[in-house]
Amino acid sequence: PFLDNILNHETFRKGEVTVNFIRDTKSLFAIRESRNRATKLVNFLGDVIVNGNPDVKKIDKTKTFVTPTIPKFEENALYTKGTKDLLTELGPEKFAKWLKNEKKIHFTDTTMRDAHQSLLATRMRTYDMLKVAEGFAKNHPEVFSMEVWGGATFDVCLRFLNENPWERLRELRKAMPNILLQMLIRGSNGVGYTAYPDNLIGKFVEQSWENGVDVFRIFDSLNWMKSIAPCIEHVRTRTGGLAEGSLCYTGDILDPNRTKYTLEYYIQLAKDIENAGAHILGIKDMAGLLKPYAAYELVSALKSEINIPIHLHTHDTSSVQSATYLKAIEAGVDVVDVALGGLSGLTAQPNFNAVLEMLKFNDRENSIDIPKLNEYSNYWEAVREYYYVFESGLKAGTGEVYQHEIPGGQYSNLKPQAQALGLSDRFHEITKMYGEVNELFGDIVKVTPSSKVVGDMAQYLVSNNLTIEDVKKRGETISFPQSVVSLFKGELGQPVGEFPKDLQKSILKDQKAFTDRPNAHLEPVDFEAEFKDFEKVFKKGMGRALDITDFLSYKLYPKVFLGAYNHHLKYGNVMNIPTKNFFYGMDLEEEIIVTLDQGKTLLVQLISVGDPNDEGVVTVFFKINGQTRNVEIQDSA
Ligand code: 3PY
Ligand code: ZN
Repeated sequence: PFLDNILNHETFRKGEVTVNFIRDTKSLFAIRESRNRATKLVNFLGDVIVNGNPDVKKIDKTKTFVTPTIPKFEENALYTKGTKDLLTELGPEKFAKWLKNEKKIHFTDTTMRDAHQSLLATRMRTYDMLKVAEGFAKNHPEVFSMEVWGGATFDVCLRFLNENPWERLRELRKAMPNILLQMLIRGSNGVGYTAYPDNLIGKFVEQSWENGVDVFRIFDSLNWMKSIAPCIEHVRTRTGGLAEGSLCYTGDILDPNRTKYTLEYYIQLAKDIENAGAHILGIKDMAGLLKPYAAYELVSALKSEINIPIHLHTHDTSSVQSATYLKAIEAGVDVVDVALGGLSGLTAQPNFNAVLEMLKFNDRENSIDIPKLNEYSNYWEAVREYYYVFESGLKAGTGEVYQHEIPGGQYSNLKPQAQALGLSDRFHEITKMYGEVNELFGDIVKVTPSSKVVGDMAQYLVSNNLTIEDVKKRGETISFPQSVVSLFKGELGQPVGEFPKDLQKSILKDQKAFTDRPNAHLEPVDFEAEFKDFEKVFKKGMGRALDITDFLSYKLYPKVFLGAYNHHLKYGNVMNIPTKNFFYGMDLEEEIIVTLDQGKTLLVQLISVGDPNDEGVVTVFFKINGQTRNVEIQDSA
């Protein structure tokens, strides 16, 4: 093709070729580059066909899929103005006032972040989101915000999906320019599991905004203001977006025996968050512990004590959380988080479609087109089947969540983790131990990353047949998981109250704990110098120049970034491969369309898969845009 390009080029045909013609005529190389990308693509597909996707552990050979139906929308219609346009027009302060004055209830759709994080181990691919993003934004401009980024999605995008999370964000921004995009950020822990230097978090917030985020839901895994406040400040000073400072809800404010996390505690924390400059208050009920009547009390009290709008988030692990929304809405909450039917309920958010029905003809009704919304629910219901290998296996809600207090996202992950440790039959022992560990730790707030520490400890104790009594009696002789040591050292910040002193001593042994901000122990990032070094190491093969967002991915997750980078060198950008083929390969004769980076499409057909030769190499034949192409794949079985 390269030679064809030269021979067919107008300049060549006119006989006007100069020495520099080839060097200066970039288009000559375009085909070679796209051929190169096509080769990488079929190498990826060939590898999945022969060896399977390494992320997929067990395939059900009888599984069949239905093609998801994409709801219709006016492709040529302009986007109707939505909350994003309003934010641009008003700026964050006035926008928050507008929201507070709204009578109707508003909705955040979590389908593209928390819902799949909590139901499908965060594996939802950009491909499936982009199929409906534009249509959704055109059909449903009344939605308050789309939660699409942050939390565990950043890590999983790179680590397991081999996608660039920033590219996902930019593409979703393009497809949904009229609705606010929202992310979850873990205060000083960013989108990671440990504290990062302040200037790194600042840069991350700035770039998140630059690339598309409008609403920053900021929390700290121990409800520590010293981690929440600086992040609110980053949003206020480095972006034009909304800082949603959030309190994490735990315990039960209605239970007179639980005296640590009381209504007064939450009111004070909410005031601190408001005083730190938050535009919106988030109530982050990560485990779904906020019961309906407690929600009424809490929201009513907060409505009279603070002046910013209130945004409620919950997980439906118990299955009664729609009632919580009902009472919170009666008490005047401004926005609630819901997920589209097909990806709602259980450890995810309550059902958007059903909650809308619940509020029909109520004076706070928000008239969103329900039949259309049901089409999107059906879309996700069908798409979900592609991810069946990542389902947690939970089948019903559980009232036990009020005892163990495990966050939704963690609960659905715990089962596969227990399985991996050979503890499947002891799952309920682990969940019970989780509650006991929480008490041992002094009843802490449990949400990423503190929840992970409690989970690690529970699994450690169960798998080593240790009890809470053992820890109390002879903790000095036990060597605890690293994450537990780190928590008690202060590396995730300070808990409400204090760490139990005796326990802390037996966990830390000779190590010293600190009580100031963990960030104070971290060197700031020298962006200029380090970016130069970064560019030198990762300069080739991406098909584009590396930028600051790549550098941020690298700084947050160095090893994971390296893995994704090497994957990219070998296979190119895999984001646009249809999900069924990405996870399960292709059937013989199957024909698929894959869009390459610059909008060029390839028609790929699988022709045949050979037997392994003596070296275990398998030849796989494809047709690409009608031309036969074969790849040699090492069979790793
Ligand atoms: C996260 O931090 O990813 C969460 O969703 C916590 O609830
Ligand atoms: Zn959540």
